[in-house]
Amino acid sequence: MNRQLATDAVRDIFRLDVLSGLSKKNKSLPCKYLYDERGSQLFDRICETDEYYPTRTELQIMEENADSIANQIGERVMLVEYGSGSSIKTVKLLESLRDPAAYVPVDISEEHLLRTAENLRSAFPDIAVLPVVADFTQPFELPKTGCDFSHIALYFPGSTIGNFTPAAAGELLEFMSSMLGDHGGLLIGIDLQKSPAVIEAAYNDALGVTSEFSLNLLKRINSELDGNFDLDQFKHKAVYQSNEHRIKVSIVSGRAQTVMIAGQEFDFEEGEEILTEYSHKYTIDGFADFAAQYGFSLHKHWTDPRQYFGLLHLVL
Ligand code: AVI
Repeated sequence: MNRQLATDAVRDIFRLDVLSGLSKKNKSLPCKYLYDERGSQLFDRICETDEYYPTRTELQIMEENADSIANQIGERVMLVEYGSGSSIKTVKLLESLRDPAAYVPVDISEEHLLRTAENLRSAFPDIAVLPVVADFTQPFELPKTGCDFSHIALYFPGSTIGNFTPAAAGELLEFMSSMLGDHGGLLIGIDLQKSPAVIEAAYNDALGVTSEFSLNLLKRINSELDGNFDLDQFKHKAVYQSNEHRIKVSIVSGRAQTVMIAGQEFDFEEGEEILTEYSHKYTIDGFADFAAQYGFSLHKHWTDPRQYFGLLHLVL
């Protein structure tokens, strides 16, 4: 498929997903669409806000346990990263691994991916850097490589698994287990359950970066799908749902209004919500039990002194 056809196909799927999500009784939009170029930049800024603890906590865990993590993963690995967002954690990991053979970043955002790959190639000339442009929520092929690696390690940092419903997370774990060979493993970051006030603050930062990140999805719909959302009439909302152990992020309509998207009308009542994201919080044992249903067993885990975040190494 040429580049233009591929871009058109991606745009068509985006349009269908948006139209179907907004036609539902309880309106929703898939969270993967939050990450266009601007959304990815805003997410990087969220990670730097005072309130958003997951990124810096995970990095701290990696820095403090680099040797132990590298020992668990083993030598001559092909490291496959799902959703290769921030390269800082990856650099830290690649620096500590023993003689890694290849690094395969997998991401839907092509520009972001190729830029990261290029930077890593210059920083690690001895590692084969083989980017794959793919939606990792769907099965994808690993690149054919001449390089000699001994096993695969899947790396899924950032607690992105938390953005999946348990059913979708289960499907992903099943797919991951089918991709791993006998000696492979999964290194995964999860955000741990803690005081709801700490979690809610992380998704309602005082500078309003998270709000801008959410509303950017409406901006994206306006520009890519010929929409006419009035951004001043919608608000970001993030609340912790204790029973489900998750943050629910939505965009709330400030008044009754009608919005046109790709030639279709959508009515909103005052206070009506569009669900854009869940972010599930786990316990180490709870996640280990969950992953066990897909054949994984917890080999080792690392956490921080406040027990805010967990990094788990799971094997088959
Ligand atoms: C990417 N993901 C793990 C983030 C989270 O914490 O669930 C997305 C995010 N949304 C708002 N703030 C951060």
